[in-house]
Amino acid sequence: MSLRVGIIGAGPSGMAQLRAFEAARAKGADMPEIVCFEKQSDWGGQWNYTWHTGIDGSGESAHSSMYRHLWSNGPKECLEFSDYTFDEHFGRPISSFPPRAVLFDYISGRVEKSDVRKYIQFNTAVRWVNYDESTEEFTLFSQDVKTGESTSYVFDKLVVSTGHFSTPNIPEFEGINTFPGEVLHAHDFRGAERFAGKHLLMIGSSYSAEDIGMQAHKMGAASITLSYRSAPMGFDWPSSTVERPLVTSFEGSTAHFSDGTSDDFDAVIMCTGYLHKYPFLSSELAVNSPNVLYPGNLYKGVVWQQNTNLFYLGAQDQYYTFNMFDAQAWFARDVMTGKIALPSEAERAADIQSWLDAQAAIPDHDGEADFQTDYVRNLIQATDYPEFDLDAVGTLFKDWMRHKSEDILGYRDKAHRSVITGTMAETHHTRWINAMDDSLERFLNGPSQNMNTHAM
Ligand code: FAD
Ligand code: NA7
Repeated sequence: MSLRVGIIGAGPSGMAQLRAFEAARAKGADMPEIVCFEKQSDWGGQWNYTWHTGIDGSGESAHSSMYRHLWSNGPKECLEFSDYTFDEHFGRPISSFPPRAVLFDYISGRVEKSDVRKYIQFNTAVRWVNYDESTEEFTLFSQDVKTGESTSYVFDKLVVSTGHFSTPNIPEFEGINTFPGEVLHAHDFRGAERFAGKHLLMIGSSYSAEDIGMQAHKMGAASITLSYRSAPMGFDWPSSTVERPLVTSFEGSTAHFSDGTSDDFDAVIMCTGYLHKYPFLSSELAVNSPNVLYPGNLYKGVVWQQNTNLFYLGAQDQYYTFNMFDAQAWFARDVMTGKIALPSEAERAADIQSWLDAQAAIPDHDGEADFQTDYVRNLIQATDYPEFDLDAVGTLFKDWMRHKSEDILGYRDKAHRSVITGTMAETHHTRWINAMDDSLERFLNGPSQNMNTHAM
């Protein structure tokens, strides 16, 4: 009997796992029996945009947290697949910070070419998984979200690739129940147009607060206040944007901050991050971690320590994305097929601990990028995933962070060089601050919009 592999989720991580098996098949390996379960009607995970918030059209929780006008927040050269380059997909240089639809097109193009769609059961949510220690088999219960029909499957290996930026972390604040304006979490944010002329309060000080805040600025918000718990982001913000310490309470439309100041707001957006949530797994199989670069209990960040038939992809906080998921998927594949022999439980525990120790010693953001560069390198060296210059990618991350410090509204106008093809990105036809059409067609074909310099 051939190996039976279940994959939960057909976002970039699940797509990477399918591609990993297909790449081995193309070199003559046996293809396992694979079923990939995807609760949405298409692949792409977060990149599969939907206007739905809360509950989607099938009565499931809406998965994607992405919004209109989301442009890549890191250089595309940092996430390029080494076995499917941007040049191969687009046939010409494109700029370094494409909008969502362009990256969706890129990741779709690779798996369409690999003919792996046939392994995916769309509109199928995984409801529960049991593991039988004696037979070493998983029994998975799924449900067709359109018809309600439920089915069970048995697998030898299980890959969890359901992402961890979908279940919002929602803190409470005194008085917020009577705040008269809109209160939402970043997960439910779909566009900033309606905030034109409004005074916005964003709680949180990471990627979502920064980007949604600057989206709101781009769309004409009157003011943006970013409220931090630990530390301000400290960018050179436009003059209508300020950072304040944490909100302590609300009184009507007034927010009070821990430095004794207060202000009135029209809307509050909680950019307070996400929870790891695996409602189909019992607690002894589920990652339980804050959003960090190395969640514990996963050997090489992939293999569940107490059950080595269980694999997680993309469970980390992410500098690297698509190519890291590849590195993980190639590694998981080789462990599943026995090409990589796992060390003893004690040796795995020591390896996990060494990564946790290194994580605890990370001094700054540059150090975070270095940490994940080392992590991806460690995985790639173990498999036949095509190698690429990871140190050069690490340098790109640092350049990108420096550009953000220099010009938070202008860093997406920079062009970077591919470390894989050597191709220099095009300077985009429209500055990000002026780009009001985020479609694939507009991105690829122009014509140029207003090229005025933005005002800070
Ligand atoms: P996801 O993309 O979340 O995909 C998980 C899939 O699992 C989904 O398709 C979901 O429907 C499915 N699923 C979940 N539960 C079940 C179930 N029970 N049964 C069946 N299917 C299920 N990365 C970048 O590289 N650049 C960016 O600019 C960038 N911007 C981002 C902006 C936002 C707002 C967010 C939230 C993330 C961003 N990311 C970005 C990171 C992003 O998470 C990764 O790029 C990538 O989407 C992660 O892939 P994944 O497959 O691990 O998870
Ligand atoms: P992150 O990067 O996990 O950041 C979460 C932020 O929320 C972070 O600044 C936290 O503050 C803050 N937070 C969490 N809980 C609270 C409470 N209770 N009060 C105040 N602030 C809080 O999530 P993002 O959404 O920004 O980014 C996730 C992904 O989406 C990322 O990959 C992006 O590309 C898009 P802290 O600094 O811990 O004090």
